[in-house]
Amino acid sequence: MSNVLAFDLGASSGRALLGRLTDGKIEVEELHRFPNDPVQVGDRLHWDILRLYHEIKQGLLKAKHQGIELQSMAIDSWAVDFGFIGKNGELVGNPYHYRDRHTEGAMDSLFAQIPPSVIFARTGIQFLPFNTIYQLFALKQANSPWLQEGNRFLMIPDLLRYFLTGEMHNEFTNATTTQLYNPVEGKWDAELLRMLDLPASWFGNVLKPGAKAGSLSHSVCEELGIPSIPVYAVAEHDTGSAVAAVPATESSFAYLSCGTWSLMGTEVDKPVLHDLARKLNFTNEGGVADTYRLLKNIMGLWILQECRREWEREGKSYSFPELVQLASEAKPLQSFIDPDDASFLPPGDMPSRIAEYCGRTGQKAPETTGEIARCILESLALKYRYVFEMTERLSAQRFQGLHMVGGGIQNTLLCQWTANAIGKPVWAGPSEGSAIGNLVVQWIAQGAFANIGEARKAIRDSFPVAVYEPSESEAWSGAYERFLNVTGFAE
Ligand code: ADP
Ligand code: LRH
Repeated sequence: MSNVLAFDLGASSGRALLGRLTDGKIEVEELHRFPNDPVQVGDRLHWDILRLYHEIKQGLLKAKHQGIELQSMAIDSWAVDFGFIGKNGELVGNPYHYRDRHTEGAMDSLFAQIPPSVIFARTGIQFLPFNTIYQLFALKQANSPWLQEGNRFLMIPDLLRYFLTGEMHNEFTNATTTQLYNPVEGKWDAELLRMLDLPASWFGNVLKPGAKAGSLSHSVCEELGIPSIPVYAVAEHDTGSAVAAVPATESSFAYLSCGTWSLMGTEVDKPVLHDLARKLNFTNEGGVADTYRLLKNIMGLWILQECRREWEREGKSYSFPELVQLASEAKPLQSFIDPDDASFLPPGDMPSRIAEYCGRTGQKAPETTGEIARCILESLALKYRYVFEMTERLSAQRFQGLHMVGGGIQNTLLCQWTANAIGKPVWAGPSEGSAIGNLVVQWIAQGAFANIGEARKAIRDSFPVAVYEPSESEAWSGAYERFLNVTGFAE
C-alpha cells in the first residue's frame, strides 16, 4: 500500500487529500479543508500565503495524528501568481491576487511594445489580463521595490515547496501559464524576457511533473515532529492536475474542469500555435506526460460565489445546495449574460453587474435570488456549448460527450443543463479532480503506475461517474440562438 498526500489549493478553498493505492485501487480521505480567503489591504488584493503555508503544516500534522506513514507529498494551486525570494532567502512582499486591479490596462500597454502575435507565437498562451507577464509589466511600470529586491521568481506552489524543502525550483505546467515560457524551445523565452527587461537569472530550472523537488527540511520535520518525506513536482497548475484525473477511455476527449473557473478544451501532443487558435484566444498550457492542454478559460462559478458573498454582506446566507434549489424553482431560459464579460472579472457586487449587463443588452434583469442563480448557471451552460464547438473546430474533431471534473459537478443542475446545451452526454466525476491528478502523478513518479493511461484507468475503476443525458433539446437550441444574439457572438 502506498500513502501519498496531495495539497490542492483552489481559489476558493484548499484541501489535503490522503491517497491510498492498494492493488490498483485508489481510496481517498480528506484530512484537512480550509478556506482560501484573499485579503484586501488598502488598494491591494493579496493571497494569504503564510496562512496557506500554515494550513499545509496542519495537513501534515493531521496525517501524523492519524498515524499515517506517508511516502511523499505534492502541492498544486491556481496558476499565474507568484512571489519573489530575496538574496537573504526570504519572501519579498506578499503575493498579489490575480484579480488585483494593478494590472488594469497593462496588457494593452505592453501590446504597444510587443505585438500580441509575437507573444502568442512564442508562448501559445491565451491573452488574459492577469497573466504573469502583464503582472510583471505592471510591477515594472509602477517601479515596484520587489523588482529591486527580488532574486528568484517562484510561483505559488514553488514558493510553498521552497518553504517546506529549502529548494527553489520552477515547475513546468505552472511556468507555461506565465506567458513567458516557450513550449517549442522547452524553456523560458529568453527573447521575451529581454524585450521586457526581466533578468533571466530570476527564472530557474523547470521541473516536469513527476520530478523529485526535494524533501521536507530538517527544520520543518523538527517543528512538526515528523520524518522527512520526498516532495514531488506534479502538475502544479491545478487545471493540469484536474485534466490528468479525467477518467477518459478515449485517447482524445473534451473536458471541463469546473470550479471557481471553468476550463474547457482537449489534450494535444503539441501546442497549436496557428492563427485560428490565437483569434479564438485558446491556450496551450503544459500538461502531464509532455501533453498540452488546448483550452479556454470561462469565468465559471466565480460569479455565483461572488453573488453569495454579496448576499452574505446583506445578511442573507445561502449554501450552494440552497442556491441550486432556488435556481431550479425559477422560470427557465429568461435572460442571459456572457460570463466572460470583463465586468465580471474583479471581485464585487455581481447581482448589480448582472442587472447592468441585462440592461445594456435589452433584457429584463433577474431579480430574485433564484432568478439570478438561474441566469448565471444557464448562461454558463450556453457558454460551454459555444466553447465546446470552438474546441471541436480548432482540434478538427467531434467529441461524443463531455467529461466534467471539479467541485462544480456537485451542482447537478449545472451538469444536466450542460448536457442539454451541448446536446451530448456529460460524464461527471471525480469532483476532487485536481487533488486526484496530483496523487496519481506522485504514484507514477514512484513507479506504481507505468503511465498516465494506467493512472486514468485506476481513477475510472475507483470513482463513480454520473451520466447526464441531454434533454429538452428544442428549448435549449432556441435559447442558444438568443444567447448568441444578446452576447454578440452571433456577429
Ligand atoms: P476551486 O478549487 O476553484 O476553489 P472547487 O473545485 O472547490 O473550486 O469548486 C467550488 C465550486 O463548486 C463552488 O463555487 C460551488 O459553486 C460549487 N459547489 C461546491 N459544493 C457544492 C454543492 N454542495 N452543491 C452545489 N455546488 C457546489
Ligand atoms: C483555475 C486556474 C485557471 C487559471 C486561473 C488563474 O484554478 O488555475 O486554470 O487560469 O486559475
